[in-house]
Amino acid sequence: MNLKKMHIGLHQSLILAAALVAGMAQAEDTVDTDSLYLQHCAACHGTDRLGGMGPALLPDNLSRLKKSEAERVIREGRPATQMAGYQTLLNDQQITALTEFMYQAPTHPLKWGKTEIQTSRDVTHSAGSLPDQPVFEADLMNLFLVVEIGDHHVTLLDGDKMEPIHRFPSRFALHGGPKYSPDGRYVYFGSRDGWITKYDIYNLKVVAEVRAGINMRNIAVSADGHYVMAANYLPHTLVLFDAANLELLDLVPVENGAGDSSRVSAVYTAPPRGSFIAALKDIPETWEITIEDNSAVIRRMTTDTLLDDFFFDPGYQHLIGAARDGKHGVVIDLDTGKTTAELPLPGMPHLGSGITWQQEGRRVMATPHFRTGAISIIDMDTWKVIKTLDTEGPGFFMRSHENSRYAWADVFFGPNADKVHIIDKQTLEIVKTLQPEPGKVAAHVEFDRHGEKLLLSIWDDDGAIIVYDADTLEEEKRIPMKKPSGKYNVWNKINYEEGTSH
Ligand code: DHE
Repeated sequence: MNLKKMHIGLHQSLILAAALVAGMAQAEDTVDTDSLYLQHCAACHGTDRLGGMGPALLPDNLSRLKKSEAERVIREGRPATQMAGYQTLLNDQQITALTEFMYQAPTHPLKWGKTEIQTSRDVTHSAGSLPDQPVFEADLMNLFLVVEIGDHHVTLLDGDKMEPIHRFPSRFALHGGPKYSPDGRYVYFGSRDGWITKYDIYNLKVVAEVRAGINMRNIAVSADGHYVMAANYLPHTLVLFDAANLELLDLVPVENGAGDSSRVSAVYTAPPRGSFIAALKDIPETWEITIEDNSAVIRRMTTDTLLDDFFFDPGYQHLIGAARDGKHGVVIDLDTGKTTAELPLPGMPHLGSGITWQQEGRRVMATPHFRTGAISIIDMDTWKVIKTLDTEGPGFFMRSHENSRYAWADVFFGPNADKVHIIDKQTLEIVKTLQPEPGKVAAHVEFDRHGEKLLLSIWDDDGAIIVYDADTLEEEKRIPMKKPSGKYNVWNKINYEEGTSH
């Protein structure tokens, strides 16, 4: 197959000719992918490939999907979605060519500015229009949301009874933790395709949606609950919304003084500072953002190296960032903007999932590593690594709770991905390793509000969440779910519990 022939600019006139050309292409060596795309894919994925009812089909948005899996989806469809299988309409050569086409950058420019953001906004229930009483009975502070990435759904779970209350469809590929309003009534979800969904937990309804970008990393909600900020890879922007109805307030192009632009790795809320902190992927700056008159005011902190992944001390005085070289971390004093310490953290620490606790009168933090089977434990006063625990492989997430003596760490990568380590927070030793479902990835823990029970995901389409007693470490029950990824407890999140992510 000659790939050079595959790509010609998108042009509306091709739509008329598409059916005819598609038929002819079957008999030829080359495949006219533009025509095939317009005929079969554009209605749901957009003529510009930016997405519509279906997800965006652009290289960055697809970077986490293997081409072989994309081909399978085109061939067989996705169960329980609008995506039908095309194996009776397209031959193997056409399916392969279409897949290659989607993984190549389009020749037309991609734009997602104020107009596109405003046009995408849909407010189904404006703020204050729905009843203030929940339509179900449960401890509202002990609810969990479980994101099921297997079929793009979210389950609301009663954290006392450990029973599902409601299950609803989400946007395609949610990523990052959903963020609660300070009272826990609303939750904001962010999808990799740029969609922000505001959901009213009391009424079990989506109330507003807006698309902030084409390829988004995550969102943050300000500590006062007034603002939502989105961090984008594509375009290179930070976007500020009014949290009430997701109205666009400000669009900030992310660039340095020389005009070099940058992807935004993530944006975080810094509650005691009343600000947002943004991690920039391509320029050595970290931004602190405050809001004045509904506009973003940027304070730039220049760093010696590119930083990727952030962790904050509980007072948000210090930021710990992972250097992009994957070999060390830096500590930045957020008041002065100066680097105050460097940490030897080889093997790409995943600081974003780090946790802290008190150990022998001092505060320590622990972080897993993406590339080595190790957990680093760091004294947060001296910024020295005080212990490196050997694990059965690189890990992704760590979790604990102030009331629990244990921290949980998964082994997300490699042959032991079905194992989970349990660490004694005082002796700093691994005291138990579980293998809850041999052959299936076990990952991501979240505790209930009391720190008495916890949920662990069996990260599989035919998966489950497992409820454990946090003290005896005994399994209590399994609730079947479709590739459950993150779980998020209302109380832990809105109180910035030390053992969980924020
Ligand atoms: Fe995530 C959170 C970055 C891949 C599942 N992930 C985050 C956050 C960042 C991040 C910066 C914190 C944002 C927040 O919560 O607001 N993730 C990255 C990456 O850079 C990386 C390695 C590569 C990428 O392409 O994005 C990556 N992440 C993944 C996955 O492959 C995971 C396992 C599956 C998926 O859904 O894509 C994944 N990331 C998650 C989850 C959280 C997350 C479940 C929230 C964790 C939490 O408990 O808060």
